[in-house]
Amino acid sequence: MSAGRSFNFTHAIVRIPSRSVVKGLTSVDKGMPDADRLLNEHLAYTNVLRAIGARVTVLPRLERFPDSVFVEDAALCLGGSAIVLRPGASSRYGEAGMIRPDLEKLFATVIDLPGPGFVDGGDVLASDSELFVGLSARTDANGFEALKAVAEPLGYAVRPVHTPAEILHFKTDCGLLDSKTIFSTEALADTGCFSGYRVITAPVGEEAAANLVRFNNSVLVTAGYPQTVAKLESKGYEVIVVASYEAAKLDGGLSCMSLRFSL
Ligand code: CIR
Repeated sequence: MSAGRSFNFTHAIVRIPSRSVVKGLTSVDKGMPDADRLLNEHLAYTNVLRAIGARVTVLPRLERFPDSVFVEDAALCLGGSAIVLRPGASSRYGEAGMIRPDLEKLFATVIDLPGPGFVDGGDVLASDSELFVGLSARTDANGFEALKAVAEPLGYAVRPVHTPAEILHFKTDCGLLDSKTIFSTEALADTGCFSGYRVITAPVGEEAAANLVRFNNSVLVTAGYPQTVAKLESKGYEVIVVASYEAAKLDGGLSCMSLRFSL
């Protein structure tokens, strides 16, 4: 187990949002996203990743898959291995097969998650040593068992955790800050799921900032959450604020829009 492997990365994969993104899945009506604005926000997000050291592979838009910009849900990248997942929403299942050839170009090892279960990448939080896998409406017990069987040989313990019913994915409410520290909503942290880790909680009223991204020395935080920025900076983290208003209308956070890994 190498210290920092959960946030020291060399590469990222993003996918250009389709025009059909306006038909993406939503749990709550937050208004229809504007496809042009989403594209611009996505471009800015991609440029931030480049600026902090990522070699970014930009995949083409997939009109058949409205949610395909949320590339994190289709695969899990752990060091030199990529796991092709089985997204749990029927309209998204085919995204996994679409990304497989792109993963093959980059990774020495590409593993297909065995069926019959389902796992969305948004339900998987990786620390250096462990995967937290949130059981949710998208990730089921069979998917958990399959992921455990695949990830343990790669050197990860695999911990089942509960995704609160009111959120889409486990990582909707949390993100990794460093090898031993997790940023989380109070509600999720209160479940005790992060035992053994230090937890910094999102300020009350700024729960939507919980889905942050640590990439090398930077922590990407969604725009609009000033108390979160102040709290993280006061603890020594280098924060970069990234606008993601349109993706948020589709329940998408910052982590959903990239796969991050080291080769
Ligand atoms: C969905 O419901 O699948 C998309 N509209 C949002 C996916 C967000 N992905 C993520 O949190 N990893």
